[in-house]
Amino acid sequence: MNFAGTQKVLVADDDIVNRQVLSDLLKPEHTVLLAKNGEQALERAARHLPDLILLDVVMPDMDGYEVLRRLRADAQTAHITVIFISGLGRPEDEANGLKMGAADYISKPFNETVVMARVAMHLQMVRQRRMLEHLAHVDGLTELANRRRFDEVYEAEWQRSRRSGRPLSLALLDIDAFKQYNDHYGHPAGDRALRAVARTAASGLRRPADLAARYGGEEIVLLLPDTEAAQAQQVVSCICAAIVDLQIPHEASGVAPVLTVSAGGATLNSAAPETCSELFSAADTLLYQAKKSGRNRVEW
Ligand code: GH3
Ligand code: MG
Ligand code: MG
Ligand code: MG
Repeated sequence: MNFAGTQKVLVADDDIVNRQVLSDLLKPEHTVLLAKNGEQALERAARHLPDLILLDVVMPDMDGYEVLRRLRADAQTAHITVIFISGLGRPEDEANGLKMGAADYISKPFNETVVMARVAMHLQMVRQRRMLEHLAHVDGLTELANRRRFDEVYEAEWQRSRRSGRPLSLALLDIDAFKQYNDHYGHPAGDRALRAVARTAASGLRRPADLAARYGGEEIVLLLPDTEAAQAQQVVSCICAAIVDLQIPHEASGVAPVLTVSAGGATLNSAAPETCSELFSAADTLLYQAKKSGRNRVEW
């Protein structure tokens, strides 16, 4: 994951001179987007997801306060860092802006060096926050979502499925005879095989909302929102077949001459288990069955 790329700054101001001055200041180092009113600011923010917004407060039609309120109300833009930049320079204006959730408040007329320094400082904080989020959510070996991330997403998708009545499918994948693989080929080779399996699982998913996470050791969990059992089973079977197609030799397997996986899956629908741990247990039980009945298979 690269955190060092150019960052995007959206400048929203109804005054063309302000837009021009700020744009000239920021352009050498950042990608600059411009908006001349609140409506445009919201549209560009949603479309480009900038790292930072320099937001004028006094604008006709929709003021900066309203823009900030609407940014926060939309999950996609809720966490974008906003700096107010305003001609309203009284202490209570500044305090009010910060209370509303702006990260900073710059009064006009602004000093160019100070604007640059504050923007640089906030962009650095955005970068650090992204790195922390990555560390908190991504498994270092496989680059899949980690268990913590899975738990968060699973809980949210579970609630959503219960509310909407839409199905939610979940599958557990476990590498067959992986202990023997490590014993035979060594732990570093085991790590490489695990990474290849993880990549194959992730690239076998078909929708943006689908999630592959490393649940533990050599166990991967797949979460398929809005997916009926038959369709989910097909996706998981394709992933398992693609893992066999990697043709990773496994002489010590006892199942096949190449690395294989077993999977158990379950689907939540109106008549299905009551809690998210019951759905998970159902998948786990079916994984156990797949193992017991010979491995290299999917049970649903
Ligand atoms: P089964 O077919 O029943 O799943 O047999 P198994 O040998 O895969 O199952 P078991 O749970 O007994 O062993 C899992 C092995 O996976 C043991 C452990 O050393 C290995 N493993 C877990 N995490 C990692 C890892 O990050 N890297 C490597 N190389 N091996 C791992
Ligand atoms: Mg203005
Ligand atoms: Mg296991
Ligand atoms: Mg295993």
